[in-house]
Amino acid sequence: QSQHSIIGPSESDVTVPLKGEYLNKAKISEGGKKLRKNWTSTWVVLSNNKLLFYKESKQEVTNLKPGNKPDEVDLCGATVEWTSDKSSRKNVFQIMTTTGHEFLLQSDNYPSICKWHDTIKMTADRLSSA
Ligand code: I3P
Repeated sequence: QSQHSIIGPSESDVTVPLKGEYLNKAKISEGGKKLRKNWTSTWVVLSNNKLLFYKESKQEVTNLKPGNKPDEVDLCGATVEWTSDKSSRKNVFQIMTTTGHEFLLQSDNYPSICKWHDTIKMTADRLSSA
């Protein structure tokens, strides 16, 4: 299986970060407190142990500048699950962190959102069992 298969990564690909892509994101809880849902398009990058949310793709290359930091999500202990009851949109999955942050990620492109779901879930599982 190729490393960049859109079907889903194999075990050996687990530490390969996913390159940036625009996904729709809604943060629905922070520190266990429910937030008003607000979908925004975000440039999402998966590193070895974190999910990074940039406002725009060009921010990824200029992120050494102070004040240009992405939002970071520590995936250790996080749960990653498809959900059909937290949104009327299709292709939505949820990430819940140990600190009580909840996000929804969505894309109309099903193969693409599957790739993100599978790789983020494997990364969270790998970090949690380490
Ligand atoms: C929300 C907005 C969201 C919708 C959400 C609404 O209204 O329409 O797009 O989520 O549904 O409450 P508002 O803009 O007035 O805050 P989805 O698109 O994910 O369905 P929800 O309350 O059922 O989460």
